[in-house]
Amino acid sequence: MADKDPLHDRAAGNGLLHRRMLLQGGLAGAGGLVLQRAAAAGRAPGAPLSGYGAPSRFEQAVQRGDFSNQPGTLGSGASRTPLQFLEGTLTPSGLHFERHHSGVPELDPAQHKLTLHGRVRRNLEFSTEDLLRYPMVSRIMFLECSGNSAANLSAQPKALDCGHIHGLVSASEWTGVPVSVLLQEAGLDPAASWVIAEGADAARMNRSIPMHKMLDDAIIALYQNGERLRAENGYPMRLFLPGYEGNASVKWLRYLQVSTQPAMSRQETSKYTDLGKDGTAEVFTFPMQVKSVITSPSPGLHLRGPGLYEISGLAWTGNGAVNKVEVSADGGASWAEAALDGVVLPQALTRFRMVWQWDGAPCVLLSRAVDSSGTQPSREALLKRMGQRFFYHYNAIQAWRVGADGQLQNTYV
Ligand SMILES: Nc1nc2c(c(=O)[nH]1)N[C@H]1C(S)=C(S)[C@@H](COP(=O)(O)O)O[C@H]1N2
Ligand SMILES: [Mo]
Repeated sequence: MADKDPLHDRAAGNGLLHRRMLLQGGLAGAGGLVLQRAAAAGRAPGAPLSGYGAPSRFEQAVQRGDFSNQPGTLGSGASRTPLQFLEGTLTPSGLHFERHHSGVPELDPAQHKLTLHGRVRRNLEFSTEDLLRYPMVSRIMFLECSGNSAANLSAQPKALDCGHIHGLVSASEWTGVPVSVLLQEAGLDPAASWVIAEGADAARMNRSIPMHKMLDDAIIALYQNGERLRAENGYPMRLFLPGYEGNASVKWLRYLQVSTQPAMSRQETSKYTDLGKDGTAEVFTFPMQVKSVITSPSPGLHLRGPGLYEISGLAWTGNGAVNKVEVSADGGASWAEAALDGVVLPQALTRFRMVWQWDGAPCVLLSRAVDSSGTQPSREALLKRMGQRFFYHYNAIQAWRVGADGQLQNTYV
């Protein structure tokens, strides 16, 4: 039947299709999917009620991956969100990526204090309870470590899955007190231009934040996805800087020092700077740049034979909202615009979707996002601009090679 031929709804080369055909007929209607009858549920009484829920025992494979602890420094390192096992745009709190420089401190909220001092009319001290009484704001926002995706700097593509390459990004609904409210209460010296934030972890990690960011949209986050912060993510309070590199969002926040200059601390001089081709390093490169990645299909989630598939992935930018995402199924020879789910929020993750008729032949899948600064660069273009010595802020297009056996692999194009 000619009118049911999915290829009549072609959007770009190698089987990318317009989404309307999927929404009208569904996968089964298009003959792409074999439905299986669900097993009948048991009739015996089920498990009892519980005080705090946990994922189904059948989902235990869904874990944060790659605890890159450095030898002798247990607790410092990173764990990554398994992006390929998740859908939608919010990261369950227990799967939010972690990056600790000296492990997770155990802070008693009844003892912990935040001090605000320096170039202010009066120094202030806030207990956790004090802060909980302030007016709050809630926003869904991503957090991304600027070291995310750096695995793809290696000369040869590493055989890693999506979470292991790109899982240093997560998104939550963060709720907290605007920093501007606290700064106004303390009374700013007109000469003040930076705020130095320090954590109460053993690393005493500190970063200098430009005053305009602190007055614009910075918050002291107290809640994550509706509940108080997880210990790993900064309990009982953290700085949260929308769209900025994760490192600047100081966890376990213990002081804010208002200053006329940055601290030039270890994290902003020897680390978290961008070494360019000419040997000079850029400092304070805060906003995360436009990026996208196909999460499904991706390595580990293989295709079961030719047929219809939904390509689904995430796009984000620290520069505001994602304008557009395009997908290619022919290694970049042609592109089609993907559908974006729901309301596209600034500094949050956006889910994109594309319908694909796979003919069973080997090919390369790509996605590229566009924001107000332009289009996500190819790997080649990024390396040409930045050279080989940079490490942070890698945001090039991710390519997945699809084999005739339906297996996917990290590849460079
Ligand atoms: N006090 C403190 N704050 C910190 C860190 C830290 O080690 N100590 N790690 C930073 C880094 S490098 C990142 S990417 C984010 C990670 O936040 P998360 O662990 O909640 O994902 O926290 C930042 N804030
Ligand atoms: Mo980071």
